[in-house]
Amino acid sequence: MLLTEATLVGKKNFPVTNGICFPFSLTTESVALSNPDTSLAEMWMCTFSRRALPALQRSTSAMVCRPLRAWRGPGRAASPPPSRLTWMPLRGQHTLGSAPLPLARHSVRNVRALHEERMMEVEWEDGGHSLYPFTWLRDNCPCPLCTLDSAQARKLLMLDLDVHVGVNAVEVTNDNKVSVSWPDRHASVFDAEWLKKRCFSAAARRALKEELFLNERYHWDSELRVPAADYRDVLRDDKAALDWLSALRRVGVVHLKGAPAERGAVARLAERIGYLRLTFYGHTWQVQDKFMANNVAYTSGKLSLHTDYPALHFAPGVQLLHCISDAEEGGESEMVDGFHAAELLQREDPEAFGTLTSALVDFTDTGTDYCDFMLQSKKSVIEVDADGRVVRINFNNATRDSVLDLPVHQVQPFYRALRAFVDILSRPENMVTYGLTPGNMLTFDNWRLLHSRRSYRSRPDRPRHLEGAYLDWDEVMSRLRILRRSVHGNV
Ligand code: OGA
Ligand code: NM2
Ligand code: ZN
Ligand code: ZN
Repeated sequence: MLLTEATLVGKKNFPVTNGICFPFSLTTESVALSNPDTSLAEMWMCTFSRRALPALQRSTSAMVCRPLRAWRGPGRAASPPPSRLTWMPLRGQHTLGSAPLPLARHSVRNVRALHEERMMEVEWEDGGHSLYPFTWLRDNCPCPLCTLDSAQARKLLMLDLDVHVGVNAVEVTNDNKVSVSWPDRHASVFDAEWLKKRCFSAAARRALKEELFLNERYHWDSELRVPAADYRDVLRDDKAALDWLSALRRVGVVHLKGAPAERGAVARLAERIGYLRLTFYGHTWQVQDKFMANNVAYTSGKLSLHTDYPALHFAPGVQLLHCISDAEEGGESEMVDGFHAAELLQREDPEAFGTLTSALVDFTDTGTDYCDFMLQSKKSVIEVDADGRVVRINFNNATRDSVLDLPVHQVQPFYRALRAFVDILSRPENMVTYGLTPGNMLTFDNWRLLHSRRSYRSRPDRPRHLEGAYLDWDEVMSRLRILRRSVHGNV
């Protein structure tokens, strides 16, 4: 039986309707088994920067080695359990635009210096052309004078770069590299694949950006079947870990089952990635009904849909919530794809969307835990990037400050807009309901998902207890890239 189905409260098994299907690694007990050779990760498998990788391979720093050791146990020599794949149906919105990147090697047919334009033109074997400005080529010379090989970092100083540099000659070498001779007799030799990847065309830049950051997301609603994986598989098997993190990025939530129902499981998982994010609530934190609770989460009361910690300007990107002991009654949760809800708001109520993307809301958190704290932040509830794309949701009604830094006539429109957003978030068709049982862990994108909790009553002998921890997306994406390389190789 699928964990996802077992833990969904009040939901049926969703059929594959007109929804898109995509694979990820699931529990080893998953049902529909198909396409065992394809994985979500493979779909986006692509080459890596030749610059960054050798340094990572060589690195012996504690930061890199500690998490590596975490899954190099005795079991590592034996072949890891094959991670089974199931096609997951996802209905509703999806924004996935990326196709698998071609893995073909690229050969250079010809190179020319366009002196007027101060660019080098490469003609590829497949007939395509790419342009590279002279200045950029000089700036990125890979020779040992210009690059510190052991760090794969630039040694060349900006002050030593002639930003109007010309070239003497360009040519294709016998081993299919591109050589550039500069007027000061310096020479640079560029790898064809390295150049191809860095082509300045809009399509190539889009593809490389997606490869590096995986910003395309599947938007979902209540029809989502939460991707699930086995906690132990993720700890010991690179493929399972890669599938976990890929789904965490794309979908925003992955259920891990089979963790020991005791403290420490979230810290072990964080070590698999790198290190966890320390906050004023500690390295990890215990969600329990506490006397004189310093946070509404530490009561047995209902928590409305929220993202964690908007009182921090840099809110934690990823959250791990592990159930050690469940409630006798209540305590179930809902979650909503905030990006999907924001998209609906933009379509249905553009004025409210405009208000929530522009008005800065004050959040506050004062108390003592890891140490004493007195936080203040100002964030828009819906954060958009320079292109207007939603990149983060910041909302916890419990820590939203009474300080509201708006002209008085904007106060009422602000409340109206916030209520319109919360109404969309709260529509049953947008929410997935789940119940955590001991040993199960929810891993989710805290910049994207909102989650809630019903009020609960603990068992008389064993209070409800969740252990949580935060990670940041930089560290998670770093591990994802390394796993992608180790699973798929540096093509
Ligand atoms: C929290 C939280 C969920 C739960 O602690 O921030 O959302 O089920 N907890 O207790
Ligand atoms: N806890 C669970 O924004 C918040 O205060 C979320 C954080 C206490 C670490 C709760
Ligand atoms: Zn050089
Ligand atoms: Zn929370």
